[in-house]
Amino acid sequence: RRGYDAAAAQERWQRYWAEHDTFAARDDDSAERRYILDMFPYPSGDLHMGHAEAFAMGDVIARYLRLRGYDVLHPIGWDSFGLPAENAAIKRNAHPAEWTYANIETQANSFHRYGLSLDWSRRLHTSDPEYYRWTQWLFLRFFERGLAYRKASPVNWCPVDKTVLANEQVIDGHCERCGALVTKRNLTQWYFKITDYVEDLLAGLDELSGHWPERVLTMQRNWIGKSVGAWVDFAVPGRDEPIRVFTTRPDTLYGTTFLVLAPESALATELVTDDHREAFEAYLEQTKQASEIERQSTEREKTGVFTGRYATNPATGEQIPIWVADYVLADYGSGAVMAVPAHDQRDLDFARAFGLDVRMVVDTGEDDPASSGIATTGDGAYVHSGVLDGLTDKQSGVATIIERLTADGTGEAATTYRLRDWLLSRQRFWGCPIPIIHCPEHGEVPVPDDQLPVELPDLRGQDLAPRGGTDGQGPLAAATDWVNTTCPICGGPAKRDTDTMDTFVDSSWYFFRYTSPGYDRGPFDPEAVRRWMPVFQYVGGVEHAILHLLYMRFFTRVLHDMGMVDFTEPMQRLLNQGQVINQGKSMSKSLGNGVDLGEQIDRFGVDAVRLTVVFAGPPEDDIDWADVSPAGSLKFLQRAYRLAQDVASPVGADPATGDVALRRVTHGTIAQVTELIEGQRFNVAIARIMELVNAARKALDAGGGDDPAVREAAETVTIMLSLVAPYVTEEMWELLGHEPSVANADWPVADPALLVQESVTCVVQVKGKVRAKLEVTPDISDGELESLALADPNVQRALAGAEIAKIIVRAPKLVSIVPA
Ligand code: ANZ
Repeated sequence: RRGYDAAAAQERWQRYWAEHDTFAARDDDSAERRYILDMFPYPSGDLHMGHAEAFAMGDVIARYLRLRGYDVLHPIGWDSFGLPAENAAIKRNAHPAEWTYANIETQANSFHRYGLSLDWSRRLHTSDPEYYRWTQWLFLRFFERGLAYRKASPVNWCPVDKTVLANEQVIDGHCERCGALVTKRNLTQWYFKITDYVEDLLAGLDELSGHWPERVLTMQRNWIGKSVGAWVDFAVPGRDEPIRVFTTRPDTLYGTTFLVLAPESALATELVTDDHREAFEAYLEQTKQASEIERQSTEREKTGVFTGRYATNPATGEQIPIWVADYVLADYGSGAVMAVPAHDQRDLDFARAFGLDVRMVVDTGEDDPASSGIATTGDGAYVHSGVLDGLTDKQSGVATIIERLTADGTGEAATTYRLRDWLLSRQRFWGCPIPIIHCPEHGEVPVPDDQLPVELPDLRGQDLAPRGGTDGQGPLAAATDWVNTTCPICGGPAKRDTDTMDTFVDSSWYFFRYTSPGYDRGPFDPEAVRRWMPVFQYVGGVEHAILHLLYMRFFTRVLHDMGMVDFTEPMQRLLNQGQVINQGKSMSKSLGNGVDLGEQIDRFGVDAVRLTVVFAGPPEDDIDWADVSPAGSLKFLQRAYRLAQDVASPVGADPATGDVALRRVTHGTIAQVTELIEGQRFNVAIARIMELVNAARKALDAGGGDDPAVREAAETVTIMLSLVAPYVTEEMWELLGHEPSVANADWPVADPALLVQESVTCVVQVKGKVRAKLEVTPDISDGELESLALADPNVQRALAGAEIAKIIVRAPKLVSIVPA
C-alpha cells in the first residue's frame, strides 16, 4: 500500500485550487464576511522561514473561518517600492523594476506551493502605476486638507544611502539599513501632519486593548510619548526673551538650582560667554559621538560645561547658573531643562559631579538627597516652597504652581508629545513620485487628478544612484525631460517635485484596496470597504509594532474624516507571530545558521513544514528550528493518511451505531479544538488532533475499519488538520469518498450528549443541611462516594462523633447522612 506522496499531492491540488477558485472571496451576501490579512511581503529574494511562520498562522485562521461558513477575504500583494530594490539594482546594474518583479514572481510561485488559501484575484503591487495612482490621489487629498506640507528643517542624512532618514530609521546614531554614521542636514521636505491626530491615536489604543497584544499598545503609547506638565519661563539678565523649559514637575520649581541646555541647541551657542566658548566648542564636538540612548542613560557619568551665564528662578527670584550637558536633548521640549537635583536623579548626579546646590523641596520621609545621593520622586510635604508649603500631594502641588505661574505670566500648563510629524520625502528613485508641480508663480501646485498617475520616468540605463549633492535632490532631478513641465494653473514653465514617498505611505492603505482591486473611481470602493472592513484579523511581525501600525491608523482616521470610511481602527485584532530562529540565534549568513524554506519543503513536504511551524509552540513565541522535528511531523501525517486509507464503512454510515468510547474522544476533541483555535492556541489544538488519530487507530486495530465511529473520527481529523496540512487532507478527504475540496466541508460540531463531563458536584447533607460539596467523576460508585463523604472534615465536624442511623447515596450527586 502506498503512503502519502507529498510532491505529487502538492502539484495536483495547487492546480485544482487554481482551476476552481477555491479560495476566492464570494462577496455575494451568501454568508457573513471575515477579512483575514497577513502583512504583505517585501519582494527581496524568495520566501523565508519568517514568511512560512506568519502565513501559516494567518492561514489557520482563514481556513478555520471558511469551514465555519464565513465568506473569507484572504488577499495577497506586494510592498514593492523601496530602497533594497534600488540598491540591489544598482549593484547588479539592472533596473529596480526588473529585480522587483522577478522577485515577486519567485515569491508568488512559492506562495502557491506553500498551499495558502489566498484570493489571488485581488493581487496588487504598490509599484504598479494603477496602484500608486491612488497613493498620489490620497497624497493630494492630504495636501488639500493641510495634512501634507513642506518645511525646511535639519534632517537625518545617511551619507552612504544618500537619503533622508526618519528618526526611527536611525538606530543609535547609525543608519538602520547600512550602519553608516548619520549626520544632520538642512533640507526642505514633505511631512504628513500626524501630530494633528495624536490624541485620537492615543485614545484608539484603549479601544484596542484586549484585541491587540498589550506590548504593541505600550510601544505605540511610548512612541507617542505624551507628557503633561508646564512651560516655565526663566528670565535671563541681558536677554529679551526668557528661557522656556518644559517640565513634568513644575511643583519642584523652588528646588530648581540651575538650568541645563542641550549642547547643540541654538540657545547654548548664543548664551555661552567668551571665557567659556573654547570649552563649550570642545564639548559640543564630543557630544556628537554619543547616541540619544547613551545620553539619557542614568548610568552614564555626567559631563558638561558652564556657560558663564545666569537665569532668574521665577519662584525664588534667585540667580541660578546655566549649564550645558548632553543629557539634555535638543529636539525634545525646548532643549532646556530646569534642574531639580533633589528630585531628579540625572540632575542630582550632575549637581554632585559639578558641586551645584541640592535643595530638597518635597519631604517624602526618605533621606535628604543631598547626603544620600538618591533623588526622591514620590509624594510628600512641600517645604521651602512658598505657596506650596502645607500641601502634601503632587496633584495639588502641580495645580497650585501652574495657577501661580499663569497669574504671574511666567508659565502655563502644557502637554508635549514625543511624536513628530511624519517626514515622508525620500531622495530616491524607486518610490511613488510626489504629485506636486513647483511653479515660480503659483508655488506648490497639485497635479490635477485626471493627470494621475505621475509615472516614474523610465531612466533605464541611466545612473539611479543617489546623487547626494548639497541641493539634497534625488536621481529624479536628473530626468530633465520629466522634471520640466508646465504649471497646471498658468501654463508657464514649472518643475515636478523630485522626491519620492516613504514606502510606509504605500503600506498605509493597501488593505483598503484589496476590497475592490479593480475600482477606478477612487482608491477603493467605499461600499466594498463597508462590507469587508474593519479587518477581522491582522497577522504580522512585531517589527512593525510602531511605525506601520501607527501610520495606517493615522491614514484610516484621515479617510474617516473625509467621509470615506465609517471606522477609525482598521484592524480589529492583531497577532504578532514569533520569529523562526536556529540554535537559539536569529538566522544570518554570518552565523551560517540559516534554514532554507525551499529546501525544507523539498525534504519534508509543505504540510510537514507548516505543521511543524504551527505545532512548535504558541504562535507569538519564537521557534527554534534546532528544537523541532519536521521529520516527526511527516511521520504523523503519514499516520493520519493511513487512518483515512483504512476506513472501510461507506460515506454517510451512521456513527450512532459505532464505538461509543471512540465517539466520546472524537466529540471531546471537536469541542476542545474549536475552543483552542478560537483562542489562537493552535499548537495545543494540534496536540489534541494527534491524540484523536491515536485513539482512532487503536479502535480501528481492535474493531476493524467497518466501525462508523472510526469514519467519524477520520473525517474529523481530516477537516481539522486541513487548517495546517492542506495537501494531505485533500487526499484524505478523497480517500474517505468525498468530493473535493475539504475546504468546502463544514467544521464538525460536538454532540453535547457525547461530551464527558470532567467532574460533577456532589452535595453532602447531614440532617438535611449541606455540609460539604465534593468534586467527583461522573462515574463514581456509591461505595466510593460514601467513603469520600464520610472522610470530609466538615462532615466529620457536623457529625461530631455521632453514630450514623441512615445514609442515602445517590452517586454522583448526593449523599445524605442522618446521625443517630
Ligand atoms: C524638572 C523636573 C523635576 C523634571 C523632577 C523631572 C523630575 P518626559 O516625562 O519624558 O516628558 N526634560 C525636559 N526637556 C528635556 C530635554 N530636552 N532633554 C532631556 N530631558 C528633558 O520628561 C519630562 C522631564 O524631562 C522634564 O521634567 C524635564 O525634567 C526633562 F523632579 O523638569 B523635569
